Amino acid sequence: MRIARVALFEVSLPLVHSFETSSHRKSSLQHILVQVTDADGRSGWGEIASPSDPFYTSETTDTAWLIANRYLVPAVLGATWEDPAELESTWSGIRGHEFTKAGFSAAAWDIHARSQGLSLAADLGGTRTEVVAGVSLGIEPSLDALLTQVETQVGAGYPRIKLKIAPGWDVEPVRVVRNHHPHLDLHVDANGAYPDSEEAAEVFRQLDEQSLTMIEQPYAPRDFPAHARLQRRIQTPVCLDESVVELADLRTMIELDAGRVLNIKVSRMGGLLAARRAHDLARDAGIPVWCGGMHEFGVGRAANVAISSLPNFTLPSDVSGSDKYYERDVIVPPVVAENGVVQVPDGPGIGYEVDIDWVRQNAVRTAELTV
Ligand code: OSB
Ligand code: MG
Repeated sequence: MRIARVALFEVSLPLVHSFETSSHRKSSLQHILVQVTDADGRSGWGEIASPSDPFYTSETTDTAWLIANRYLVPAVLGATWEDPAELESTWSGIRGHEFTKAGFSAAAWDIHARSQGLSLAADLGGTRTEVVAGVSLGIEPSLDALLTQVETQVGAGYPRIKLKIAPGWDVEPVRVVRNHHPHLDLHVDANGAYPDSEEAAEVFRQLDEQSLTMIEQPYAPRDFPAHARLQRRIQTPVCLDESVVELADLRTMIELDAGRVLNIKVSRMGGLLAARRAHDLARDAGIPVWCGGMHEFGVGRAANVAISSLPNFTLPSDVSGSDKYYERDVIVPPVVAENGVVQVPDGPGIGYEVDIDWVRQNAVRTAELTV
C-alpha cells in the first residue's frame, strides 16, 4: 500500500441542538476530515474531531490543521506499508496531538480494511453485529428543558442517558431526572469540573444515592489520587475519560484503583490501534469499557461504531444516530439508531460512503497534496 494523495477538509456543520458542558457551549462544530488515496484511486477516511477551543484537551482545530499539514501529511504521503500499525509508527515520535493522529489512524484503517475487502469492525477484530447507543445530554437552561430532552431521547428508544454536571448543576437535576425515571440507566459526566474538596465529596456522596451507573471524570485529568480516594468512598463506579490519554494512564488508573469503568475515545487515545490496546488492557484488568464521543460527524462516528464491536465494550457507547447531532451528516446513509441499537456495517471499511459534495459545500478550508 502506498498513499499517493492526502486531502484535508475542515468542515463546519450546525448542531441540531446546541450543547453545553462544564466549560463551554457550542451550536456548530468544525472537524477536519482526512482522506488518504492510494495509487489505484481507493480512498480511506478519518476524522479529526478536535473541539475548536482548548477546553476538553489542549488541542484545537487550528493546532490540528497545523500539525496535520506540517507533520502527518509528510509522514504518510508516499509511505509504503502493509499493516496500519506500520503507518501509525511513522508518526509515533510526535508527542501529544492525539486527535490529529486519530484522524490519520482512522483513514489508514479504513483504506486498509477496504483493500482487504473487510469491514473496519472485522479488521479490528470486532465480534458484535450491533452496538447499544446511549445519549449524552448537555447542561440545559432549566430543569424543564432538561426533562424535555430526557423524554425525547428515552422516547426515541435510547436505553442510557448521560447528564453533564458542573458545580451548581448536579444533585438537583439528577434527582429530578431520577424521580421521573426510576429504572433508567443514568450516569453523569463532570468533565473534571470539581476541585478535590470536602464540598465536592459531599456532592458525590449525594449522587452516590441516585443509583447511577457511573460518575465520569469528576476531578482534573491528572489527579489520579483524588479519583482513587473518591472511589474508596462511594459505591458508584468512577469512570475516567480525560485522565486516560495513553496506555500508561490506564495502568495508573488500574494500579491506584482510580476508577472502575473506562471511557475509550478513539480521538483522545490517538487512534484505533491505541483504542484497541486500551480495550485489551482494560479487559485483562476486569474493567468494562464503552466508547465515548466528541459529537463526531459520520466519518468519526463510523469508526466509533466499529471499535464498539469489540467484546469488552459492554456498556452503551456515545454513538447516537446522526439525526441527534446533524440535520445532514457527511456520510450516506446516515448512522441510524433504532431503539438505541446501531447495526455494525458489514460492507468494506467504515461501511458508509462519504458525501463528498456535502463535504466540499461545507468546507471552510481544504488542503490537497500528492506525491
Ligand atoms: O466528555 O464525553 C465528553 C463532547 C465534547 C467534549 C466532551 C465530551 C462530549 C460528549 C459528546 O459527551 C457525546 C457524544 O458524542 O454523543
Ligand atoms: Mg466525558
